[in-house]
Formats: sequence, C-alpha cells, structure tokens
Amino acid sequence: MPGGVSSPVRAFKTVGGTPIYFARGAGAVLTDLDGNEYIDYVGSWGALMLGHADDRIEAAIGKATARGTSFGAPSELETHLAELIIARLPSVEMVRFVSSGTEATMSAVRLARAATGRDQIIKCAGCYHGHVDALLVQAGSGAMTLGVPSSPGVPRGTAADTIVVPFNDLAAVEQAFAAHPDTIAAMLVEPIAGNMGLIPPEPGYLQGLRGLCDRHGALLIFDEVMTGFRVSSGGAQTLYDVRPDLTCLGKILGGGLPVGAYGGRQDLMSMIAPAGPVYQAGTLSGNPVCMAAGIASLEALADAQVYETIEQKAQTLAHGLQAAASEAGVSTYHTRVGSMLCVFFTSGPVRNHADTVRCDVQAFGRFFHEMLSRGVYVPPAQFESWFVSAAHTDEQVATTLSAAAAAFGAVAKAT
Ligand code: KE4
Repeated sequence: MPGGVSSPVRAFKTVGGTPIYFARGAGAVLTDLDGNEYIDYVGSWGALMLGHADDRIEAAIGKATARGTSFGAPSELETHLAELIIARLPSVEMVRFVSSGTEATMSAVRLARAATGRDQIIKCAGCYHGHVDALLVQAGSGAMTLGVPSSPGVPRGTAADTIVVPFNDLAAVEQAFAAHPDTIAAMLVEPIAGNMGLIPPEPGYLQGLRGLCDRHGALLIFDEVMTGFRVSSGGAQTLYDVRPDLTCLGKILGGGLPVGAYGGRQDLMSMIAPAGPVYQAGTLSGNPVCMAAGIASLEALADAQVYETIEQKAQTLAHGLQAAASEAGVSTYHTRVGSMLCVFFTSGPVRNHADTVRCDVQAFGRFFHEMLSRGVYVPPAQFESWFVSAAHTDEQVATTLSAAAAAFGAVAKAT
C-alpha cells in the first residue's frame, strides 16, 4: 500500500514519525494496536459528529445489514435520507447520492458545466474538494491566469479550465469574471475553508459571491462536505443565510460510512440522468446500510440542543488552547466555527492560503507529538481542522488542555 495508508494525510508526512494503527474507537476515544488510548479530535476527518461506535448508528447499521447490504435498486431508506436533507438545507430541492465527497463535487461541477454551457470553474487556493482532476489545480503564474495541475497525471488542458483565486477576496473573483466573460460555469467554494486549517469567511464574502455569480450568469456551488450538518443542522448556508445553487455533502451524512451527495435547485438537478442528459452513476450509491447510518446520524442531530452542547465544549477547548499558547509564549492564531477549530502556529491573522505559508510547521509537528505522547490525537497536519463531537466530555476537554499547556511549553523550549 503506497505509504502504508489508504489516504495521504494519514501518513504523518508533515509531522514526522510513523502513523498509528488503531484497533477500535468508542465515544471520543481511539485505542491503538498496543492498547494506548487517545482523545480523538480527528473524528474520521469530521465524519463522526456523534463520536465512535455511537449505539444509535451501530444499531441502524446492524438492522440494515441483516436485510442485505446492497440491492442496486431503490429503497425506502434513500428516500427517507433524501427527505431529511431537503428538510434541513434550504437550497436543496432535489438530491442524488454518491459514495464520497469527491464524487459529489465532481458531479456538481459536471452539472454546472452542462447547465450553463460553459467550461470554466473558479476555486479558491487552499480549498480542497476531493481528488477530482479539474480541482487538483493550483494558481497559474498570475493570479488571474488559468490553473496549472497540482498533481502529476492531471492534464494541463483540464487544469486550464480552472481559475484559482484567494479565499476571502471578492475583488479577485470580480477580476476573474471580467477576464473570462461568459465562460465561467460556476464558483466552487468551501463556505468555511476547512482544508488549509480552519479559515472562516469574512463578513459579506459569501453574500458577495452570490451576487457576483448572479451578475455573471454563473452558478454558486457550496462544498459542504465538511460543514454540512457540522456548523448547524442546516450547514454553513443556514449559518450565513446564503443560498447556493448546488451543495455537495459527505462525512456526517454517512455517520462514518461512505456517503456523499449533491443537490440543489430542481431545475438543475432534473438535468441528471435518467431525468435529464447529464450522466452520473454509482453501483453502491444509496445502498441501504449507508442510508441507515446516515438517517441515524441526522436524526441524532435533529435537536438544536445537541449543537449547543458540542459547541460549548469546542468554545472551552478553543479558549483554553489560546490561553495555554499565550501562557507559554508560543505565537499562535486561533480560529473556530461551531465545533470545528484550528491552531495556526503563526502570529496571524490568517485569512487565506497565502497567510498559511507563514506557519511554523515544525513547531506544529512538535506540538502534535507532545500531545500524542500525552494521549491526545489532533490532526497529523497543520493545515487541517480539529473536530469536537457529541461524545467529548468536559473531563476529556480538561485533560486536553492540561496536555496542551505542557505541549506548548515544550514547543517554546525548543524554539
Ligand atoms: P472524500 O472524497 O474524501 O469523501 O471528500 C473529499 C472532500 C471534499 N470536500 C471537502 C470540503 C473535504 O474536506 C473533503 C475531504 N476532506 C479531507 C480532510 N481534510 C479528507 C481526508 C482525506 O483525504 O483522507
């Protein structure tokens, strides 16, 4: 297996050391093969809003599995989960299930291109939308020039149809539309950037994107794979009251099983085969076991109180981390939206990808290992978000903060 892992970020490349092999998860705790326990703030990269082995999700999976894992045909479970999504996301009138966030964004981009008859897509530097060729693209030489591949194997021609702009920069988007009149199909954005560390949208940014897309006949696509059902039961689009034309979903939607989805305006989604001409398909899309897990996940998150409780803990954690870093004299910049948070090892502010380049990733690596040695597993990369779940207890947050005080102290001593 390349790098000994099934996905690169797990390989500890930027923090050093050997990836940990886990044996089990329960609540907010992961246990490795040697029996060491860790308080987990990765949460399967945001999928586990309810923590590991949540009994409601386990029961739903068991019941569904006993009836067969996949029919390759419609079932009531997918209709039920579709209804739950539509009830919670104001902009979603129709939805299609896939099996990953990557498939969701890939399909939404294809649909946007078909609906507008245009080829170009705008994305933000530092935003990650899965390993779709068209989205593995970095900014070209000039900010307004066309993208260049960010991975070997992505054809230059594919990358050339993607324009890369800085996050939180409306003028750059305006300039992109001006430089490419009538050829841009959509802007795809993480409404809260969670893949370059956590960077919230600045006031008016998302509303501004909505206006620019309307003015230039382009679609606005929110990639809510990470923020969907995380920052509110209605996602970031509800939190910031901005209606995208299409939304991509994943992670929490599957409750820890492989589920992705894309949805939005009925006039757009009706273009998807077999209702319309835009082809998209999937053997295991909407399979009953994954749908059952997703239903259990969303039903457990139906009560606003659940979000308030989780976010209270996340706030305590974020405030405590900031105090511990400042007490130790370590230069950090802290961000949080709901139960997603990040500690940037730089003085800040951090408002886009260019600002993240100033981070001291060595200092983060040392912090990571100091925390790990004290039984706290934060994401093994500076440019990822931490996640607090419904399973985290006040005691575990307190334990985390005392580990952080020691870890920041060790970082201060080493620098
Ligand atoms: P998947 O194909 O990994 O299910 O989803 C891709 C994706 C799309 N959009 C957003 C906003 C995402 O955050 C992701 C995946 N996130 C990363 C973690 N930052 C997944 C971890 C990994 O790649 O192993």
